[in-house]
Amino acid sequence: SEKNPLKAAAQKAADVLREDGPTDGVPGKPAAQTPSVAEPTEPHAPLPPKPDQAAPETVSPTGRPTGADQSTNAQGDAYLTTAQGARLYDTDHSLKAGERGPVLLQDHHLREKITHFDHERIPERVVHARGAAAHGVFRSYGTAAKVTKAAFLTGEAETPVFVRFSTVLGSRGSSDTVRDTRGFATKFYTGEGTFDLVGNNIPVFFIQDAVKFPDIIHAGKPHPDREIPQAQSAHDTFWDFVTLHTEATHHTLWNMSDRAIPRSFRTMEGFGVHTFRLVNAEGATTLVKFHWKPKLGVHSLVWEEAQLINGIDPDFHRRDLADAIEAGAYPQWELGIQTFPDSAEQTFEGIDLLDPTKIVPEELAPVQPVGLLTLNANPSNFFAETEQVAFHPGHLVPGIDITDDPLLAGRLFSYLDTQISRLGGPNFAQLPVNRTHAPVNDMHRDGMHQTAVHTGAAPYRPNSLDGGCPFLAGADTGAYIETPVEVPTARKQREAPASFSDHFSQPRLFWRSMSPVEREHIIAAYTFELGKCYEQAVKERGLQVLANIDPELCEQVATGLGLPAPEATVPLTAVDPSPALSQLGHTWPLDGRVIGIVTDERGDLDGVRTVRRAVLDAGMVPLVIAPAGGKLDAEGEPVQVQRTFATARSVEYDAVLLAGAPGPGSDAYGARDAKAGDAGTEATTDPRVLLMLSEAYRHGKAIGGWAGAETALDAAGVPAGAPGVVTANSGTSALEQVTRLLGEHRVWERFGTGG
Ligand code: HDE
Repeated sequence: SEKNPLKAAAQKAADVLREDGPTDGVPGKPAAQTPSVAEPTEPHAPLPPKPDQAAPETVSPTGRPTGADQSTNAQGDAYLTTAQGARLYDTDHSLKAGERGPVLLQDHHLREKITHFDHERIPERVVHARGAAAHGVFRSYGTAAKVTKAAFLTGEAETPVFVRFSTVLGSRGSSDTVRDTRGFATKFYTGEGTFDLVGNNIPVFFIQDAVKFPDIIHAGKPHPDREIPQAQSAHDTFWDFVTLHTEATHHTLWNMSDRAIPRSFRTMEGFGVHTFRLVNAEGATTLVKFHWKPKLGVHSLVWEEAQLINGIDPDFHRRDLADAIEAGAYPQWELGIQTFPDSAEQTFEGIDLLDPTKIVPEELAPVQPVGLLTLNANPSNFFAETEQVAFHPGHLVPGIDITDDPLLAGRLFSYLDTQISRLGGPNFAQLPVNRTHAPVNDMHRDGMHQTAVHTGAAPYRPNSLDGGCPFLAGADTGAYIETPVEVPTARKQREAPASFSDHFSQPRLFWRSMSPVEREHIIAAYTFELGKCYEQAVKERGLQVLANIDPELCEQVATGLGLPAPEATVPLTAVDPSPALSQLGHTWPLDGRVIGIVTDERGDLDGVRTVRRAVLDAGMVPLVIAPAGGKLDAEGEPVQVQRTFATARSVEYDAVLLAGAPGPGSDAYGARDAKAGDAGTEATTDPRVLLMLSEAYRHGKAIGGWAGAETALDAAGVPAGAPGVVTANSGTSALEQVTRLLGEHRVWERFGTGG
């Protein structure tokens, strides 16, 4: 076809063959009768394919608007066929000898359909199995050109990307809002090859050396006998390991903070974790750490909310990402870099840059923005894209290089290896989502699931039979050349540098940088997790680790566990807090935040209509909740109900507005509870509304009401005049006040410590 340049070249070659006899590999050029035996020295095109041998399209379908191009659809014809394309007249009945007779072995359609089904599943990722992804675009600001020659980071280049977010410990079907680290992996389809930034939402890791990865993961995964608990760190083996292996302390502390229960993938930071080395056009090198900064700010759930969501909507994060993109509220992150001189010691302000359990506070090395990521399209097929995408920290492009972080070294081995078992062979780079957007001319051949029809006679170098192709590039033709860093002469040893043995000063830095309410959450998380352990020794060791971070943290958790607080066994060195680590103290945009509007037939429906429109105008999402589905009849335009008291729960929204005091619903639940009455109060408000209000109050959400909402607030035990509880004389005024509160994400004063 005209679209396929290889077919066109093949046709041309065939024409040449007819007119001029054999060619030497350059279409249109008359050939010498016998190929030259010397290895050619000039690059020129390889032998063209034979006319019937055109390879599949090498351009990836990724990044195209979903569904826009028929060629990306598997279903290509109006009729159902077998996998071999034969049309079928029936797919509901096996072929049988008579209506009631035995099924015949010769039924190919039956066997093909069942066999394919039997093999539909592939092994899930050994870690990060649970994930969700999206397509997007990365636009460079050009500001990184001083430090890197990577073309996608210079000028105003636009690069298609695919991003996959994940939890770490849970299986593919586990819940989204568990307490865990989140993966944040980005595939940049650059013209110079694919660059993968395979990061997390926590900037440090549990271990300093890859050889310990199976240990931490075996400890975190469910117990081998009963295979419980699923997707949890609150169990003995996890705490056994992280308290014995104190280099895990920093990461574990982040896991016990609100960072481990994000409100949304859209409100998470991302980190490259390791220090990377950038190389500019002059060959000068700079050490960097990569950061993703969400435009919507960094927000989290509260623990009870996260636990409820696990039951109520296990797909909460996945749904949130897909809904936002579908609604056109494209999530955005700025990519930033912290830069450090590439010194022989590879330290910065005394911090070892090769130690992946350490951060460099932003106050010491500001994050400099270098580009903007926008996620603007949902995958069309979860399996083909989200499940089959294969990331690798070794997928690098010229201008980006690695350092000798021993954790990174092991990852460079692991990711290729794992894809071979997960994706069934070495040709996973040919899967559509994994195809590079740069021309490929490797000499890898054959193997399981080979989809390319390679041509040419000589997949080896040097050769003369394929005209010497492919040729090697040099620095001036875009080759990836490793930075020639000096490797000191050294003795082979299994040891870490002395600087790697400080396991507590940075956890202390994190703890001391938290606001009071964030500390309260951390204390509660440790108390919960250690409290779920059965082994006394594990709890005690956990407290010892906390004593080495901070005595107050240790004492509070010890009180909760009913155990004595031990003394520190390391000097409690002074640290300068890093305010940038706290999630509080900012005002954030409200795009995509959800406002629950609770009402019934008797509520102020005019007000509901106005508020709904205002919420949409502000780029937020209104959720009208009423006793039953359908429409609420108002004078004028009826109000569409989106959730009922039976289907809604407070965890779905970020703030709640109450248009009146909705009476008991007419369904069994509402009616029964209403009859039962409640502690002497007359059940004038539906009990499920009371639950929504008390949960929203406990979870620090802004609450606003008008049109007689006070009755419901009273009945729910939400104190009038409490922080973040507003009653107003109109919906507009209530919304206006609630919106202001929502800018700070939560009403932090509610948590007792006052933010
Ligand atoms: Fe991974 N990690 N990892 N990891 N990792 C995998 O690769 C591994 C580490 C991260 O959405 C696996 O394709 C080792 C740090 C993400 O597909 C596997 C070590 C960071 C994802 C693997 C680490 C990560 C993975 C499993 C210690 C943050 C999901 C499936 C040396 C900087 C990517 C796969 C996706 C996935 C190995 C440590 C991030 C087994 C050996 C540190 C985001 O290869």
